[in-house]
Amino acid sequence: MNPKKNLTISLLTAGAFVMLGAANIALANHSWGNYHWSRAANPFTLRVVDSMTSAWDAYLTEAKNDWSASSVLDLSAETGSIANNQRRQCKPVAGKIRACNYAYGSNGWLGLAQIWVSGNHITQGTAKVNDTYFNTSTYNTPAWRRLVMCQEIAHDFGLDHQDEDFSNPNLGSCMDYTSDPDGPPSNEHPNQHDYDQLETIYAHLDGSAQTNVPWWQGLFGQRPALAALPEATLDREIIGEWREDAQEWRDEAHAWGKEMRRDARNRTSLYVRELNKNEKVFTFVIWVDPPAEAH
Ligand SMILES: [Ca+2]
Ligand SMILES: [Ca+2]
Ligand SMILES: [Zn+2]
Ligand SMILES: [Zn+2]
Repeated sequence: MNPKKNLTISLLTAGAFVMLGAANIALANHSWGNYHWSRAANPFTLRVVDSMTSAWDAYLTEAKNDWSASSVLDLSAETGSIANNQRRQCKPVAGKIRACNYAYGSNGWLGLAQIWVSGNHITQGTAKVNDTYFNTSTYNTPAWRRLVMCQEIAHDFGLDHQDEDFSNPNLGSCMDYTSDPDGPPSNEHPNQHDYDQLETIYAHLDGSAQTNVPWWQGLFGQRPALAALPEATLDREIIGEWREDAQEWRDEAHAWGKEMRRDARNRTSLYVRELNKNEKVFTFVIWVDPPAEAH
């Protein structure tokens, strides 16, 4: 365990009541920070770049259709590259969600979603599912694929988990951690609370464009010059490249930034990395459960 981790744990212990209070509020309100896509009217259409291979296409379509039932948004898919290196990196696309599958390694995470925000507005997002686990008999089931696909894509338009305990009764929502995704009740699809929460998040309208693309994206392409970011490890994570060994996985988690919350097994489920005063990257992680063996 590294010193940073020890420090984090000490701080958490010292501030346990504060942290628990914050976590409860975040989960009770399920929207966690009012981050949303800027748009002039509802329903608005979010483009999902499909960098998923055929094993996932049906699940991406299902998740897209499930969430498009929302009164405030519609998802529409467009074809993205499924080249191995493209899926591995899963670079965000400005103004869009990108969904990728790849055997990302025995790193412990089953699904991972990242959103880039500018102020309160989401500017781009990625949803990744880890085939290293989905290729195993435990997770290679329609129920697990539905739950994780449904959940990761939803983080990209601002929804948080409803619950982060794997062993309590299912809430009937894909935003609920579980060890039994098909229940009953099933956690393979959104529930009414999710749709209600989306209506709350998207109740106000923004003045102009659907996506508030920051000035730097026009100049540099996808995101700020990585050289401006504080640590070399950050570049590797945001680009999504790492060597498949344990040190690299620790670097990856380090690059996700500060811990915001832990799941019921005491593993960090939400991280934030501040890029500058106004720009942040949030990383939502659903870990395999029970935890994978340490590497
Ligand atoms: Ca809709
Ligand atoms: Ca649960
Ligand atoms: Zn807004
Ligand atoms: Zn999640």
